[in-house]
Amino acid sequence: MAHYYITTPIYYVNDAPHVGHAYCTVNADAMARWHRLLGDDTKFLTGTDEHGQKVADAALKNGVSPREWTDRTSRRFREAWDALDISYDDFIRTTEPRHYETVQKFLTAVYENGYIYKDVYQGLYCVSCEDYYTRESSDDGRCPIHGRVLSEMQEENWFFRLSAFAEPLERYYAEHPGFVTPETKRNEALSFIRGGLRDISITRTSISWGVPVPWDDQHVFYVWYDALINYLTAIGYGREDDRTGEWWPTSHHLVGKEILRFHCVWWPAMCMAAGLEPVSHVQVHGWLLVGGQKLSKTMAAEGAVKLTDIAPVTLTDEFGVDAIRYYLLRETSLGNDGDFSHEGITARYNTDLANNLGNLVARVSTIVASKCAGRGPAPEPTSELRVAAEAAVAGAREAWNRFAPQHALEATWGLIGATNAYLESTAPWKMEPGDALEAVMGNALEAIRLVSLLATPAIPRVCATIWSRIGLDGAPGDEVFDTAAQWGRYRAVHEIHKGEPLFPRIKVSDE
Ligand code: ME8
Repeated sequence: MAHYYITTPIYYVNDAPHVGHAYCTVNADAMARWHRLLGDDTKFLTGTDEHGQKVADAALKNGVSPREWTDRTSRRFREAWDALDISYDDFIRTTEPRHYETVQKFLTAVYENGYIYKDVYQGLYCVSCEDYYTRESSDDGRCPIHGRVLSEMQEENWFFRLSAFAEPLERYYAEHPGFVTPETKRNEALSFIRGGLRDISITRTSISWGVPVPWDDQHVFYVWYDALINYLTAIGYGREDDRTGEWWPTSHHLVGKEILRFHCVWWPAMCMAAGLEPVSHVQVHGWLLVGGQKLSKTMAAEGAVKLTDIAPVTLTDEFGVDAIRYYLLRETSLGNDGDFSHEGITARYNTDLANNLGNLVARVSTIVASKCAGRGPAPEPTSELRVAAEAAVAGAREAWNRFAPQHALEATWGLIGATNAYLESTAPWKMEPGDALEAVMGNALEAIRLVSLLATPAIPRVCATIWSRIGLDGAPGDEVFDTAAQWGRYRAVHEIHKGEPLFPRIKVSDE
């Protein structure tokens, strides 16, 4: 059985989750669900990044210990993921003992291999990024991402010899053309490498909120340096339950573009330094923007948006979980930036979900109820709808396989459109009960079954509802794709349940 290991970044717990975090997590969730549907042995990891200055500062500001603060905020991420039907297999917190053990094992290997040494660090630092800047890479002493004045730092630190890896990294990129996708992001990573790699300071003495350095008890590791290793913690690296051989290196990290350098330059170099093959694939995604700017906690703090308005739980309460998941997966192609707005969600909801999908299911079940005694007939072995269905199955399969949920959904909605057009042209509402009508309705029901199967990684909840409305047992997510995706598996005698509208239209003020 094929293995599929997919991860999200682990999110900082300095504040509550917002829809930007949901964007990444929902995309990873859809991919995990797709691979489960293929029958792959799948592991989906997410979690929270709990060390570092930013989190320690947030705890202090809120008058609680870092431990209490991280417990509280990490829980909010899990609540958001529950509201969004996120099917993670493991949720990692970097404050867990298993993570300390793996980090220490991994970094001891790097140390023993001679890639860590002591020196004095002097330079600029942005607490929001938890990242260093030089005068040249800063925006005149300010952070180019957050706009805040950078702090001057001077400390005796342990350093990682990143400079030793320019050539091995170039070779790795050349030998693994699919390592970073999309191509534009691969080129960006390569230009970082070609621009010259400086050694990086990887420990701190100024704070104690971090993983202790095993060979020097005055130091804790720098937050990014421990965070990246979480991907190995979850598969037991260096511990008794080590399953690295099974899940590594064929794995997929989904990350936002602002953390490309950490994942596509530092992380593979760290793995090489520890004597481990780097991860096989990093998929980089773009940002959700509001008014052209990255939606962020900083933006919320400045009052440009209200954090509660962009909280995943608020959005699922307002629009429903399927609508939010659908919008996040459908609106923007992975890798590009996209605008986020309530108007955008409403438009997608009314058009794609209410008008196209919801109406199709309602229409078909109404006719079956009135003209087929509530029992779904079987599809025909050949029909024009079969041709459309097979094209949609092939298109969606190919798109899901290349990590392109937007295109998988486009292909699926193509089948919804074809089925609606088929009903328009055959007009079963004008037909008398009999074989011809039964054939049309059987074909339409089979198309609906296939739509539920193709869309289930994206919108599992409503697909399960549709599945049972057309009289099928279980849920589409329990199927094995290759068998279930064949035309003609819908059999007669299924009892159709009409039910409430799946997506009642949202009234828009000028309608
Ligand atoms: O960077 N649009 O955590 P973080 C799209 N702890 N995605 C967004 C987004 C937006 N507007 N805002 C956030 C960290 N994200 C580190 C990661 S991994 C070893 C350590 C998503 O809380 C996006 O996936 O700042 C981004 O990479 C991630 O949240 C950063 O979350």
